[in-house]
Amino acid sequence: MTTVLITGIEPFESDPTNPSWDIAQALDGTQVDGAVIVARQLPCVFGVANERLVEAIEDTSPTLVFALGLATGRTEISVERVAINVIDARIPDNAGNQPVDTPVVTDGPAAYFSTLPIKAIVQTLRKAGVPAGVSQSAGTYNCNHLFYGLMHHIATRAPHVRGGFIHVPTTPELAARHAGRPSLSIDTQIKGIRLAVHTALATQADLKVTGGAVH
Ligand code: PCA
Repeated sequence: MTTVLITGIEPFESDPTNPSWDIAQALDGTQVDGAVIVARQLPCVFGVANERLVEAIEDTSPTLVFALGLATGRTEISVERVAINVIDARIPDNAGNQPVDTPVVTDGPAAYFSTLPIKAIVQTLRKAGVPAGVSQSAGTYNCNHLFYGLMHHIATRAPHVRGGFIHVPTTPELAARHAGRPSLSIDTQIKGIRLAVHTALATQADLKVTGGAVH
């Protein structure tokens, strides 16, 4: 049976939960179009997260990998286009490390593109009433590092696997702890990620529709 690996990240900064893991957990063991979803939680720790991710891929032999993370402040499900080979941490990770301007992989390429059909995913989600968009930057913190590590592993050791990264907004419950934060209900987020899996399973070549940004 086809396996889809979905990873979420443990809570970080001052939040008690991380919706990326809540979504992954909710989908764990469920099926989409005959494929089974397997969820794994990753630590918000530089290096260790990428080691765990590679272990999870080797353990579960997935066809597709969706790595999820929280992007507080985002208003919609953000399908990331590109991972860059740099870490510039604004805050320490959960082990107290705060690398600044270090590569994710020494001597690795500057960047990798997602191999998920990012435009088709955004279009499907919007048609289903789930706010979504292409994002041109996954930041320079733990999630970009995880995304780069995923794509580097795929490029060098698992070329038959397709994968990418989706940043999710915060939930109303987490947003209520801080003033003025946009949020999206966890049920809408779960629906969006299920639809993203469905779209990736059904779409080999991405749509040529704009998802660009002027700045
Ligand atoms: N989001 C952070 C790290 C963990 C997470 O869920 C990020 O976007 O880098």
